Amino acid sequence: MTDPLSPTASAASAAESPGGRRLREGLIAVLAPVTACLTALVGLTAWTTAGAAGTPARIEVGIGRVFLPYADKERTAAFFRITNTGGSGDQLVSVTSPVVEAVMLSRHVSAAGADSMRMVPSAEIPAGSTLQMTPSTLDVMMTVKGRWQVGDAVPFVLHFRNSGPVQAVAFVVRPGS
Ligand SMILES: [Cu+2]
Repeated sequence: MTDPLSPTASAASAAESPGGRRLREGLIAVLAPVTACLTALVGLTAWTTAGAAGTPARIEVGIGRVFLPYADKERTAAFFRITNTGGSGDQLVSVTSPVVEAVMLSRHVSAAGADSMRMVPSAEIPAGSTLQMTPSTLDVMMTVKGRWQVGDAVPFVLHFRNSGPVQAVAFVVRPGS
């Protein structure tokens, strides 16, 4: 059995090579958060009785969406669903991407008929919880570099205090969808 991490193995390119197997595992890793999104509610119910308390945070980020900037505008917002199935809390501390800049977490509050927004340094993801970002709660605001089209896939990295960096993808959608 060849060590899949050896340099020899990574140089092989046939479909059944260890390199090909790693590629498939990578695709499964991308698809897994989607399944996690669909089962999150069920998972949360199970979590409360599973005795996960005390285990490390276990973060999964679903496929996100990012609004197509309005004509001539560069500012926009992205939304991710973050699930922590571990037994300890974690914090989202920053979001990066090679194709955006000036990224910040912003919390929107609607009180007494007035909407306000403030930047926050981090967002809590308590043990066994799901954070669903929305335009009226928490989102990731940014300035885009270049032009985007609906359907484009934008790469992001979400950085967590305990779990470290987690790669994610957000698809460009029309604002409000
Ligand atoms: Cu915002």
